[in-house]
Amino acid sequence: MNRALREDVALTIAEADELARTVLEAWGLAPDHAAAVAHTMVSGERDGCTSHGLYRLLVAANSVERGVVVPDAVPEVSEPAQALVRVDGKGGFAQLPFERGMPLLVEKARKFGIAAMALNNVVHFAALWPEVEALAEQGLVAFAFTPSHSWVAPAGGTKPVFGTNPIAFGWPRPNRAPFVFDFATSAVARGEIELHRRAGKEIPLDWGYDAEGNPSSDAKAVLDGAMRTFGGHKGSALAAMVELIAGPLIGDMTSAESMAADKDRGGSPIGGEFIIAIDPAGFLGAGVEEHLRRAEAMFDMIEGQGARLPGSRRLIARARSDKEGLRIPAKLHQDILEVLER
Ligand code: NDP
Ligand code: PYC
Repeated sequence: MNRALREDVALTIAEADELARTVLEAWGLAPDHAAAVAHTMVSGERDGCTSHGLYRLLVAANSVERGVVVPDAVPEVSEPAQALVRVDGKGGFAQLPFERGMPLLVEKARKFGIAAMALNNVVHFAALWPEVEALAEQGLVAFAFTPSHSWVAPAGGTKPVFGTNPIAFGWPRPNRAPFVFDFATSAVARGEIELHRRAGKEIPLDWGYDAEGNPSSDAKAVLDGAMRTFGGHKGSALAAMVELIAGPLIGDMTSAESMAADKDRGGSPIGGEFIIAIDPAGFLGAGVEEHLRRAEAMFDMIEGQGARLPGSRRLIARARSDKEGLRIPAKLHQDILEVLER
């Protein structure tokens, strides 16, 4: 057995879920919050998205310990307009508010062809793909956006303004898993830089700047300085769009405001999330199946030349984890058990 494997700890998916829920409940999360949060983290670990997998237990515990999150918040669902859903998360983690609002969002998207949901006053540490995937599995086209903390410099600058501001998209596919992508508008998610710092690894020079504005391969220097957007001015514009539509548009905070609200506690971002759901049948009526088949032709043209679809790596990782279980670094496992004891 090689050294890397000796340093891993094996867990079944059920054991990982039990561990996550135990840690979260020990930290005071209400059982329904703990179950929703654990589901997101274990899904991330299962799908090989380790920057938003079980490592996030440490991040969530930190947010509870520092008083950033309300662990037993009771989300409140309302309907500000016919095609709109609002869920006030009352300062809790975002996962339960999403679960509580989703049935009404789906119902409204089916009724009106398009509907949108704002999650307000939530704490966000997570990947967005589980949410758009869940909507696409219901036959809807879905978009999700959330700001974070102002860690990212605009193209042409070196001082943080934007969050890492992910954009996620889901598209339903007949008889197969939906087409899903989900990425930060920064060069990479902050969680990935944190994992490099934990592992003592250098990062590529084009991920960010140190506090003096110089490109740096030192993960800690970039965490203390500014991250870069992906794709230069294009990622920068998309990051600004996420700030606007998942901040002021839904009456919630920008990343800079969220950072200020954190008051140096180092918690996960507090703020909003914006989700749009579209029923393809709204435009297409009885033609929906024919047009979804035309979409399949595009996917075939991508894969037919050896390129891969976003989400395909994740689905392969999922199938492997379902069969073989999970392996997490021993150091992470030890840190999680320590958090449980604190
Ligand atoms: P990645 O760069 O790792 O991947 C982004 C997307 O691109 C995935 O859908 C991935 O599919 C796809 N992809 C990657 N490589 C290829 C390729 N060669 N060909 C085709 N598709 C590809 O993501 P990020 O580091 O930018 O973000 C990671 C996570 O961090 C996201 O889930 C995001 O939601 C989360 N995040 C959350 C934030 C928050 O505030 N809550 C803030 C920022 C990020 P696949 O998965 O199959 O590889
Ligand atoms: O990885 O950039 C990130 C992130 C921010 C909030 C949650 N994840």
